[in-house]
Amino acid sequence: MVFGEKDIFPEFKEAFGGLLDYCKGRKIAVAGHMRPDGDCVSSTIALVWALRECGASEVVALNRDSVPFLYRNIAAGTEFIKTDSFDFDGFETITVDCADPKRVSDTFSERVPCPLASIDHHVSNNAFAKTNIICPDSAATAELLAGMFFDAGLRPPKEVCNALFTGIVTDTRSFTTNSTRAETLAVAAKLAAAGASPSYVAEQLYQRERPEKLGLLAAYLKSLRFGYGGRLCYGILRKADFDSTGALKEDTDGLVDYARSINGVRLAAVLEEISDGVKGSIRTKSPDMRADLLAAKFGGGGHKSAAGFSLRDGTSLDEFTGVFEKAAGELLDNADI
Ligand SMILES: [Mn+2]
Repeated sequence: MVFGEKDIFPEFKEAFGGLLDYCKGRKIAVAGHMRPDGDCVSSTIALVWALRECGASEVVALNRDSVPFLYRNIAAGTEFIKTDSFDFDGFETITVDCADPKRVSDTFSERVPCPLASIDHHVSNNAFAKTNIICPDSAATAELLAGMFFDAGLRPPKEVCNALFTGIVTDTRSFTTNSTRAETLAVAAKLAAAGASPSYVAEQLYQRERPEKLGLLAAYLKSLRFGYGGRLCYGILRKADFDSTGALKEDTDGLVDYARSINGVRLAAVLEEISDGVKGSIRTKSPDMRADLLAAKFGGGGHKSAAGFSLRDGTSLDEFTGVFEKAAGELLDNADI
């Protein structure tokens, strides 16, 4: 084991312990980001469990959107309430996996000006809460939470271990991203020892696709465009693609990996038409080529190799592709790789 008997996250032990103590006897809302991914869903579930375990009087799980289909079995047992319809009166809020309070929901910042805590692993997190437990070295918020649970002597049950394992697997694309480190694998091993089942998680994530999602994948693959000698590859999704396939918004998750999988591609993206603009996901093969800086040009952010944005200024997808190609080209030309 990498850790032996040592703490996994000694730097956060005091802050996390203090947070658990503070929550005793209080009403706490745990809120993740809109359009939740596996890490967000699992981190919410796990923190809700820990707060209940530690004596919070009431704990609720919030998300603006529904739990995506692939994570429903993992999330069974945790009821999620829609963030926008929740009455925050009497509750303190902890956000998980959110780099920015705007990622919770459009109105969250007005309704909860300063959350109790933010637990996150995004390098772009701007420490917007009273207590900020931010670990950019963690491959997933679930890795950070699992490590802090073990350090605090908590013993999550099998269902929570499976959820945390899911969060790590999804954010690391099955332990293959450049964010995956020895500590990530060691935390995953501890979760497996505590009851997580890698094969159960794999079946949930990789053997339960809906045909509608594969239809959207087909549309995305057909739309792929290349630039800069094959170093840029991106595909576009129009509203019509969702209508004709019956796919859901959540079905865009993972599509960008197909563009990145192509030999020679250094920068990959999916650009999606939304009602008032364009949503984008960006991936790079090397963290030296900063996906988060490219996303920031369009009001977004994220990780060095995986970032996203939602441009809601009425820009049309067709106008935007040229702007995006130019900005992507500048990044490719400036990168020494
Ligand atoms: Mn995450």
